[in-house]
Amino acid sequence: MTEGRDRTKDIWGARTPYDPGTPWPSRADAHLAPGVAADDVERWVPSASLLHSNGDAMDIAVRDGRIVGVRGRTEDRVNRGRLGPKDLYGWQANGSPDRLTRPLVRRAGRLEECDWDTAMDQVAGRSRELLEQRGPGAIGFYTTGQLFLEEYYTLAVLARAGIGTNHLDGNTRLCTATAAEALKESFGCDGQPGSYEDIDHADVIALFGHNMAETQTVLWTRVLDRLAGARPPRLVCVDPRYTPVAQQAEVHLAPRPGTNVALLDALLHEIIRRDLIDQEYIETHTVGFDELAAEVAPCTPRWAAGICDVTPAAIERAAELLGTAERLTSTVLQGVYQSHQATAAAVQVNNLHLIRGMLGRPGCGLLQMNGQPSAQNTRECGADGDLPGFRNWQNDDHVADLARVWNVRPQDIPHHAPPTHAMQIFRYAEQGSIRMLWITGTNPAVSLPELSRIRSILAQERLFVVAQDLFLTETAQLADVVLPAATWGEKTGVLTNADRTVHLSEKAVEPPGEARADLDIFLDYAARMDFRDKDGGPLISWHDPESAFAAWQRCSAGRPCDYTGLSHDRLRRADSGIQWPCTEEAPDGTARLYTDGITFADPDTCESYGKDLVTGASAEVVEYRSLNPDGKAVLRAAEYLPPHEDTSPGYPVQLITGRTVHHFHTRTKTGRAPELNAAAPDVWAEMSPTEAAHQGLSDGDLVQVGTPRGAVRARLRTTAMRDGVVFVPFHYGYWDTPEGHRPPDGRAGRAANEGTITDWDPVSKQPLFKTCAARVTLVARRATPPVRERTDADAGSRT
Ligand SMILES: Nc1nc2c(c(=O)[nH]1)N[C@H]1C(S)=C(S)[C@@H](COP(=O)(O)OP(=O)(O)OC[C@H]3O[C@@H](n4cnc5c(=O)[nH]c(N)nc54)[C@H](O)[C@@H]3O)O[C@H]1N2
Ligand SMILES: Nc1nc2c(c(=O)[nH]1)N[C@H]1C(S)=C(S)[C@@H](COP(=O)(O)OP(=O)(O)OC[C@H]3O[C@@H](n4cnc5c(=O)[nH]c(N)nc54)[C@H](O)[C@@H]3O)O[C@H]1N2
Ligand SMILES: [Mo]
Repeated sequence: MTEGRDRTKDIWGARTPYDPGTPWPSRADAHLAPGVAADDVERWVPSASLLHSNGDAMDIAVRDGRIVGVRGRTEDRVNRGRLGPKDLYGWQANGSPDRLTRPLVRRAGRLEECDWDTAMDQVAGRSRELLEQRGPGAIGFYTTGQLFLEEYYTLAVLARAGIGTNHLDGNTRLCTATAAEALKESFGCDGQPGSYEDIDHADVIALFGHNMAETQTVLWTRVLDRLAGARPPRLVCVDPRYTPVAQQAEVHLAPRPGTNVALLDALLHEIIRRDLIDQEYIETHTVGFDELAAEVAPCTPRWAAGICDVTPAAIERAAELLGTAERLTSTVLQGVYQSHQATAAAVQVNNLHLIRGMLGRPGCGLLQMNGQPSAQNTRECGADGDLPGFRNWQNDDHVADLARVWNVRPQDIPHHAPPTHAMQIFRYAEQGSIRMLWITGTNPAVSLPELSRIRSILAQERLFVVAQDLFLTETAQLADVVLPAATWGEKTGVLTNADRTVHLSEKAVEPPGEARADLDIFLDYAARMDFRDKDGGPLISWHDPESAFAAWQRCSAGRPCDYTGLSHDRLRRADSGIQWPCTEEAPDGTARLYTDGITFADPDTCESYGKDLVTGASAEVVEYRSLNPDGKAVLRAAEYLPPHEDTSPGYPVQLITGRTVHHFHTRTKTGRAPELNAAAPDVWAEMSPTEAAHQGLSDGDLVQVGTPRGAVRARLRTTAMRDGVVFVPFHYGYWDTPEGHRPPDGRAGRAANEGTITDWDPVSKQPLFKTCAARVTLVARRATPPVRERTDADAGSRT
């Protein structure tokens, strides 16, 4: 038990060492509100974490109709009872007194409370008006990775077949669009090949741009427990910062941000040069090896060293570990996904696994990670820029099949062009072709790049903005209609984590006031809009989470993400989450994909025919058929290209933005949990001591981090990381001052995205939150030495 420990400092809890190939021991983590004992709890309601993609199974403690704590579920395959700091404390946000309890509509410029009918009539009324006057392309939907599967699926059906718009995407575009795209490029289809159990077997674990210690704390606990056991795995970490992951690594490569492709090409070069490849696997299961080998032939460690600013010897050591591993597990996340050659780089990690034959066996885990708790469901259900069930928008048979499932005509489902990606949706809103934008479960006024631009888009008179959230967020404050949503613990639904594990999260308490589940809001809208199928019946015939899930099962049948063997009831009865595909043939789910060769890359099955890794242009079916007639994995080579916005004398450092352990995104939940807020109450900036000195700055100074687009004001912390880089956590939204959201002198903001750039990877369209040029200038010298309590996540920092 971890009760009594302050888990905001003791981030990973006590070690339970284990040996390779043995099960990860359980450990029961729990936290109850002060004064509540386990005996006081009236009910424990099963759920899973909503504050990251790890899918940690937990029970919600209920007393007197309120959430009073949580505990991890020791039987669950994902976490075996463990919980991280955000989960132990974050549930308190549910009971926050400033939850939205009634809908709001804008009248004479001000948001005023109203009843549901008034709000929904406005939303439906404006939708009908726009449909008549401008057609379906005038309406866009921007959703999230934090709702439940049933909600995404309903949204996808109502947007794509009800409204008939192509403009539906999730904030998953900012998050895991590259994971999906990289899987499509290499394997023809989305779907995580590996399993978390691979950590139990691996002899080498490589983390590419993934600060797992802070962002998937429980998965990292699993790694730490392996490190504490016999025959521990050896770690390779690729991250410009000396993160807690780097601190445990045998080889830490700290490349110049934005140079992942050069580094990976050099690693592949070494592995091929030294003949550490699995020739038989390559021949049986892949196409494109000769092109890959030719591409990386000139990419020597010495060449990459010049670009990445790491030593050739370090690259050779990393190649040695990766090339001689018998069971290699790799994870990839935002350090790769949020950069200019995101897909190209992520694909090289796939290539590494393919040429070494490290796939489909215990310990050979390839994890193109997710970030948000249900990002996987956004993608599966087609609430992102994809069609439901990983169907291929370019394949007429797939569209026809979807039309059959929905009982509509194929031409009723837009598929003339790729589904619109989020960055383009905002562009259309800016240019005026999108006139209504319905935002659910995301806070773009803090999380999208270049916030002054986003604010001006959302504030336009001609754009009708609907925001559906728990709180009056920065985004909701700019909306025309605000819909109060119920959340985790207040509604029932399914969510699928990064290793395809499906959990049921049950309703534990009533939502506050008149707040409603997102599903009920979507169903209400569908009813008001009276969406019909081709025979005049209701397009959406389900009415609750269970029937919505059943509808999704029919849509998933026969597709790679097949849920036909699951149901709410089955999940309720299982003592652990279950990994899809789960079918009659695989009733207990599927630990790993591609155990028996590549299965979804066949031209008739695949979700995508691939894209050009430089331009992002989609290939046509004929090209794909000639490249990959037998549906093998495709080894796609990529040439390194320099970052788009390089440093210059005026902007001499690179700005990295990202996460830290105590907060989740824009802090709407974690900022309202007292322990988490106290652990990290305000924004800061990090630089190496050398770089700070070079800029004439020291620890504790108030600095301004400025880019050509905007600036953030923050306290400087000097810590171990590469020189030439500044890191700013992106969690902090606007200043809360009586004057509004700007600091008193109105010059700088608090959100990292004031300064980030409107630019994206051409293939996945994921924005570049990790590389732009910045300058860091002094605002005020620190008056007194900084006092900050250190947590485990700081341990070993070389300050
Ligand atoms: N505590 C916490 N946990 C979270 C979240 C949260 O907000 N807070 N959010 C969840 C979500 S949605 C996501 S997407 C995940 C994200 O999880 P991560 O990807 O682990 O988090 P980030 O901090 O965005 O980025 C990871 C690392 O990329 C490094 N990096 C920057 N530039 C480069 C580069 O050019 N190359 C390489 N190799 N690395 C680089 C950064 O230094 C950083 O340490 O976390 C999930 N978990
Ligand atoms: N600079 C920079 N920017 C980034 C990133 C970065 O690394 N650097 N990372 C990007 C990534 S990976 C991500 S995932 C995004 C995250 O960016 P956002 O999605 O904007 O972040 P959140 O704060 O999680 O916003 C989720 C919103 O949904 C609300 N919400 C929670 N549960 C529910 C629910 O059940 N129903 C409804 N209707 N609402 C709910 C919350 O109150 C909150 O306002 O940020 C991206 N932006
Ligand atoms: Mo994310």
